[in-house]
Amino acid sequence: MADSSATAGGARAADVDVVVVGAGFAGLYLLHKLRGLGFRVQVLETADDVGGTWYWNRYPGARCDIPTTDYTYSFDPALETAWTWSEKYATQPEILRYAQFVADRYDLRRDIQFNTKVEAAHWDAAANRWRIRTSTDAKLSAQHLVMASGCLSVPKTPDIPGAGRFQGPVYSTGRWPHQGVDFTGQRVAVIGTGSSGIQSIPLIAEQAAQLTVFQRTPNYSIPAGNGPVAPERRAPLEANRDAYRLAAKWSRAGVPSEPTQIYGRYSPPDVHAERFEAAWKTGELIPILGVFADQILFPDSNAIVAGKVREKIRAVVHNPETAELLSPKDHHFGTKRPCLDTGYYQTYNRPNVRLVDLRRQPITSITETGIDVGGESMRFDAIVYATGFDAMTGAIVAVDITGRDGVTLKGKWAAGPITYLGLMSVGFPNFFMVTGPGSPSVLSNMMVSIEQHVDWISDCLVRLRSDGLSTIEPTPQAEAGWMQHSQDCAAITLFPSADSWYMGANVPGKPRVFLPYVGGVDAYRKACDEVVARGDLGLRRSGPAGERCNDGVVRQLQPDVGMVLDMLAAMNLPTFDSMPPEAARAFLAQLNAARPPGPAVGEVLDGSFPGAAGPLNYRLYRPATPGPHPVVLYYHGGGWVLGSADSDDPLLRDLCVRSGCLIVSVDYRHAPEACFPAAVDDAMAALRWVSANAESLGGAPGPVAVAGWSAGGNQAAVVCQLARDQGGPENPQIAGQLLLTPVTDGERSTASYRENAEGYVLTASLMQWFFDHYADEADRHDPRIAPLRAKSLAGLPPACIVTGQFDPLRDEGAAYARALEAAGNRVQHIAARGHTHTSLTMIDVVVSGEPVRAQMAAALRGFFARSTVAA
Ligand code: N01
Repeated sequence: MADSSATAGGARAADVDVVVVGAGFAGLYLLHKLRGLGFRVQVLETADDVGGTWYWNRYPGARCDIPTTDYTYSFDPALETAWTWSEKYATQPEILRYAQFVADRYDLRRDIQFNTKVEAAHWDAAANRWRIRTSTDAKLSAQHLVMASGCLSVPKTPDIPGAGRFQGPVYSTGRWPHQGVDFTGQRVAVIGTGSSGIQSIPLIAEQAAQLTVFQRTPNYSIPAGNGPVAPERRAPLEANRDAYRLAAKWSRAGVPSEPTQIYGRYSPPDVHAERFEAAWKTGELIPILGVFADQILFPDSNAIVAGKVREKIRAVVHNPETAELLSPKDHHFGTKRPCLDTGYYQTYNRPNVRLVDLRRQPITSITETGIDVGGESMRFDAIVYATGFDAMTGAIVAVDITGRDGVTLKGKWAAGPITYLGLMSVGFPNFFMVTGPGSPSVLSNMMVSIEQHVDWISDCLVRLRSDGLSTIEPTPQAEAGWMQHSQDCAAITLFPSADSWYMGANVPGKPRVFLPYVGGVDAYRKACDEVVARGDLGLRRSGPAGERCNDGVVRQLQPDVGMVLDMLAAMNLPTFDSMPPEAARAFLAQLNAARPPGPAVGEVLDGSFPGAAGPLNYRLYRPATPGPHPVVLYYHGGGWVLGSADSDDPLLRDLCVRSGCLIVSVDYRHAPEACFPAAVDDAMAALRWVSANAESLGGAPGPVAVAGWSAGGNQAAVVCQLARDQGGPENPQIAGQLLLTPVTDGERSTASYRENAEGYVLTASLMQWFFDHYADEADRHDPRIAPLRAKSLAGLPPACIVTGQFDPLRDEGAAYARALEAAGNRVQHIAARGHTHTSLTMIDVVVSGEPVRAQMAAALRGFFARSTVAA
């Protein structure tokens, strides 16, 4: 119960250090933590008691969907032992009792002003304080303002014609009456089948005389299997609480788990069935969202899980037509939050329950007596809206927050929320959000994310105080960088494809932006920690002690590239340049054997061709589409020392499928056994042989294109120059050159060499090792090694050059693109943001490379389209 003396106002300081908006789990912990650190804190809360979400959402069946072993505070071990949850998933009343227990235990209510809605907060630049206005007309000022107002706390306004006309009682799951509702003997309508609908429908059906469910979009739901906390769930926690909580903090979703490496698209049906059933039996969201490592990346893998959930629905629901209506087909599994239910699908087998498909029969109007849908008038005694929330941003912009220069947060966020780490926003000094947009929040165990934010904000305020500073605000560069990173994380997943509240798609007129951070709790925590470790990176801090700002962007790598690099670093592998070439080749082959194989193509053929000094191997990739296909001659990467005709196999399968070209990957002699110019001689021999045999290989007549990666890109560039210079019938025309992160110069002195010397797989010292094996120092300016240094670059085939931002070879690739263009050639330069030398070749691992490879494939097709026109 609320402490009425506290709600009456108590000893309220008008000027405090921190005002916190909201007394849910975030606000309560903030108050406890900041008070302990000596800050004067005032919490303002609309309700008459603590609990936030769990205060308002009292509808029948409301429970958490993260197991209570994890959905609990961990900041105080004594609190953990003082409270025991009764069930695997606690009910709303029990969770609310827990919030009240915490408030009492730490004597929090004395600093919470209840029944107080915050209406406005304006930054007073002269005083460096927030001026806060509330519904009680109280005026406060604070040095810092923290929104702890929850992600799902503002119910969506019903966007249904006639809403407001109904004369009977209307309920919203997000604002349920405290005394409960008795539906006995009533005809009840429930609109909405998200988590709130799915949890409440079975219980309402048990009471009501008739229940009609209005469904616009079916959702995926799995049985919660609720009951007492299972001993095996409790055991690891009880065995070592600290280790368990630490594992949660460094997990992907805030619950300790072992992510699988198994891909759905590359595993057989028996593995699919076994893994799915095991996850299904847990009755937990995290296992079912992680049946396969790739289920949120690729539609084919996701479809395996989605299909199996639909099978489960069909097995439960007796009426096949109803089962079909309840089976989601319009979104990938997990792209909307799946639900946990208790008897949801079974409810549709009851004689008193009817399902109305709003896609077929849209609501024409709510009327005084009921609901009209497509030619049918239905009478009801009560209507329940389970239509969701203005999620993540709704509660924040509901307050008139005005920052520096009169800019409102609502105005700044008109096209979608813009934040640094989901914690702060440029233009709003000393303003913080707990689990704000751009942080893992709703994609994680909220308790873990709340604690992390509260700890981070508290540490930040302590640092500010001890540094003699008074204001803090992110820089535009840091904020833009975080937003880019957050969107990059979403872009590699299937999430943006769904019309979900994660995308703001449930609220008419809300901008379509992916709101939470999907990079994971672990990756996010690491970024937040790094911001601090790098001297408050991207934060401008000022005050009596002066101004400090270490501007910068905390994450610039594509998220999947970063993950691969972290994984490699954790494996602590030996470097290629620490081995003799033979050992390095064997090691590369071993690494390659572990990679995903890439897509299936029509045909793969191995053969040999006459190299300059004897037969060499090739591997041919033929598209599955009807031929003949244009032919691309490809030179593999490996610094003239490593690799083989099939070493770039997944990349070439991918390029073959995307481009519809026949690709011939040719070998060439390697150094140090055969040094410069052996590789070039073989590359030219391959060009002549493939050009002469294009049609007999099943390819289209006409010039071939050349392509290559790294040293192979060098080979491709060099053969273009040599074919031009040598002329004659034996040196054929080339349709175009596709150079992926090529070597174009023998010098290693560019800025990109210095910036990316270490840490991105291809290191400066590895390049030196390659060069030292391949060519004498004196030869390294020869255009057959350094095509950038050719006397003339005129008259070369059209080029597409791809460079990676974090590649030592970036600058020389870009320089070659500029030089070719200056010499009058047609050039497309693709600067792959956030990529390294190798990342674009990591098929099905680095998904962010897909758009770049799509451009590469388009460039190949373009070469042939042009050469056909020219012919
Ligand atoms: O809201 P929702 P929710 N006409 O937005 C439908 C958390 N939560 O309150 O999908 C007709 O998911 C809408 O249809 P459509 C959890 O994170 C957790 O259920 O837009 N229908 C949808 O079916 C959850 O994801 C728990 O086509 C309309 C439903 O209403 C989040 O809160 C429990 C409509 C809204 O579903 C939100 O869940 C409850 C219209 N005009 C909630 N407008 C736990 O278990 C909307 N709908 C912890």
